[in-house]
Amino acid sequence: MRTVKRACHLCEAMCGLEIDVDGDRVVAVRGNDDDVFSRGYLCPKGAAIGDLHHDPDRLRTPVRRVGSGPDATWEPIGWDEALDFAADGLNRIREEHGDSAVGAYLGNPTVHSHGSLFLPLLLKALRSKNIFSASTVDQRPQEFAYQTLFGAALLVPVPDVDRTAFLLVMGANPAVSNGSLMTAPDLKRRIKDVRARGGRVVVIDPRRTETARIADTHHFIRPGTDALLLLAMLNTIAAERLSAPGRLAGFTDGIDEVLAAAAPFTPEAVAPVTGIDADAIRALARDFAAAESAAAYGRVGTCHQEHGTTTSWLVQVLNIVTGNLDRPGGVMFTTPALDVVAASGPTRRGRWESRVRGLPEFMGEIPVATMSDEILTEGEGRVRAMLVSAGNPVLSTPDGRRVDEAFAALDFFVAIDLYVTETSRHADIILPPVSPLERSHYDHAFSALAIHNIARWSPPVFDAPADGMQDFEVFVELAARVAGSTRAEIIASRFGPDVETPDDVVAMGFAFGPYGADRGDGRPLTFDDVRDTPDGIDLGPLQPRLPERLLTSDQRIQLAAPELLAEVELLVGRLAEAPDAADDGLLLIGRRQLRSNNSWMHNQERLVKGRDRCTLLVHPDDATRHELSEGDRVVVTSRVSSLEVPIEISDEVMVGVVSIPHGWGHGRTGVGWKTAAANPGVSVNDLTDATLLDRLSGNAALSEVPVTLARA
Ligand SMILES: Nc1nc2c(c(=O)[nH]1)N[C@H]1C(S)=C(S)[C@@H](COP(=O)(O)OP(=O)(O)OC[C@H]3O[C@@H](n4cnc5c(=O)[nH]c(N)nc54)[C@H](O)[C@@H]3O)O[C@H]1N2
Ligand SMILES: Nc1nc2c(c(=O)[nH]1)N[C@H]1C(S)=C(S)[C@@H](COP(=O)(O)OP(=O)(O)OC[C@H]3O[C@@H](n4cnc5c(=O)[nH]c(N)nc54)[C@H](O)[C@@H]3O)O[C@H]1N2
Ligand code: SF4
Ligand SMILES: [Mo]
Repeated sequence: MRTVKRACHLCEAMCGLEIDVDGDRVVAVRGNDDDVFSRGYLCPKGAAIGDLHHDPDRLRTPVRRVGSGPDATWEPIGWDEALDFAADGLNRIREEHGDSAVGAYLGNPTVHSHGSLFLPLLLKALRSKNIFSASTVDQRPQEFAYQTLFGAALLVPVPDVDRTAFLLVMGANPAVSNGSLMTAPDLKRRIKDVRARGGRVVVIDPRRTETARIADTHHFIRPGTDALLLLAMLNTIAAERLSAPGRLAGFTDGIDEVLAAAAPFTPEAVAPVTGIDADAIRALARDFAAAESAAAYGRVGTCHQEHGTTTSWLVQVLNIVTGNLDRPGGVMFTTPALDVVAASGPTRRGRWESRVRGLPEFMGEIPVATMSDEILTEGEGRVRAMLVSAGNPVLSTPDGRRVDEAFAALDFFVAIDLYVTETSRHADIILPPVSPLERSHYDHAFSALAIHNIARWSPPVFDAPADGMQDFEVFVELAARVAGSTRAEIIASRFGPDVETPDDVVAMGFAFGPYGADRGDGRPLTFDDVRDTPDGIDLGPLQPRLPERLLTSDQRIQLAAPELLAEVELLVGRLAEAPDAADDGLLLIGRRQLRSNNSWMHNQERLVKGRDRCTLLVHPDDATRHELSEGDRVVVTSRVSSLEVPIEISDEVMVGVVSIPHGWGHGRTGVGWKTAAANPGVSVNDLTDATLLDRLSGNAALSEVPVTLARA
């Protein structure tokens, strides 16, 4: 028996684990009490980390598809042959139809492996303008807002949750998700602590979530109207002269202009549209402004809407006009040991548009909501081959049935995944990297989003099998074959001659990073220090970083960006839109669950046992109106499709709103995860609409999808 200390790679919280190993088996997983960051916390997904490793359905060797449709079978082949086959197939399409005829989708787990530091090498070799990722079903509106305000998408203001006196949570459920763009283990406890030390927590959500239940106050909000609520708060702040940006005024322009733009949005005008009454809006604005420190935080629910970027921008406007940006207890920028923000520089966008719908490029990507258009729409420049790495877009992106159709129609498809999924079942070849427990781990991305500065590296729990390949090796070997180059040349072209592995990049990053000369005690922070401290190195609480950290050309914040002021003008039109009580329409929203991880942990028995969780939540009044009773099966219909699902009647959703969790829908033929297929559920993204987008960034508006119900 031995015990390995290791950070959990499954979500953004990066908890420190203790993993007991007997021979080649994981026998127990605990939270590591000595971890400087997570202090023993562990969630049910972390406890299943060993089950993933031992899952018999996980692919251990590359497989090539033989035959097609329901009769397809998978033939195991060796890595050399597999990589040649994949690269030859991609190059054949590139030679015949141009570089952009090969597209790529990069899924969420990509960013949970420092092997992805090598992914740009493969993308560079492919030279395609059709790159898609999970970012455009997730946080792109926030990135767009941060690029506009601070000069870089990755300059994320993180709520200083451990010191704040007022936490305003909009469209996020950290008690379940454990936080996003706010890396912190055990957020449930931290949120309770805000209250325990005399602070306040307010949640704005169309559902009374697990987070709402531990808050002081919860307001139901009509989906998609957060921008109006924020404008009404700014209206109150302007009317009552509560604006107090403090030192931020020294490097922020346009505060008065933005406050003036909020003039039409009185709490009385906004109340009927949002469903939050005017007095409550005014009180919220006053309390936020009066708090000793306050942090406004928006997440997925504020991004999955037509005004996602505007909302994300307004969240920060609120933080700025009240002086809460860049101060303890407000929202702050991190100082990570490996500074991915400084390394990537100012964000570029708008350099090209997607072919079919003219959607804008951002950081080299175009919105995934248009991926199936690019594959299915005939004509010059059509995407004919795809590379999908750690992604399951058939379940994760809007209008999933059409995405499914698109992947079936490809001439060639390479999947890099651990399973035969709803998406990878269409692949010509699947390249499975070794299990995550067979590689080292460093949270290059989430350390830069953490509520406390720490550095922690984890060793592999098991040696990688001799015939296995790590994810970074797959990227580099494919890149070399696509470009007709060697592995060493490819790596050297980006990282110089001394780098061979992701750990080497991290070591180099530490040396050039903010602690490279001094970690606070006069000694430099080295990779060896971090490697030899498995409980993590505490680099201190977040520090004020402005204006030096800004990547705007003049190192100032331009609050009154013309693009966003134009959106505010458009929002005036929505003030006339109070919903009619007699209106039969319902809006569909999502629901993350503690024991799910997007589309892919439903194959772990301990996480799916028990009752069917893939249900439609309906408010009792709406159930009565539709003559529905508990447990009935209903047909839910949106503009794009319909599906059948059991209902749960509950007043935890607001009247007029229904909710289905995402990531289910494993009932499609030919998937390799047998436990998941036995409890399939339905995919909410069969209902979501790929034409509903955040106006500025093109992010999918997966919330506020109009639907109707009928008894099955
Ligand atoms: N309706 C609706 N849709 C949503 C959302 C929502 O809230 N509502 N949320 C969106 C969000 S925020 C996100 S991030 C996306 C996520 O959606 P995706 O980008 O599709 O990511 P996942 O579903 O997390 O995982 C995709 C795949 O990664 C594979 N995988 C797991 N670990 C590894 C690994 O180490 N290596 C490799 N190569 N593969 C691995 C899994 O087998 C799985 O097939 O979903 C989005 N879709
Ligand atoms: N257990 C678990 N943890 C996860 C994941 C998982 O699948 N399972 N996924 C991970 C990923 S990829 C991400 S990105 C994060 C996401 O982390 P969060 O954003 O915290 O997660 P969600 O539960 O999607 O929270 C979105 C909330 O927005 C609400 N909402 C919907 N529409 C609106 C609206 O118009 N306005 C407002 N104000 N609220 C709205 C929803 O009811 C929901 O409560 O979670 C991560 N953590
Ligand atoms: S909260 Fe996230 S990082 Fe922590 S144990 Fe659970 S899945 Fe792992
Ligand atoms: Mo996400």
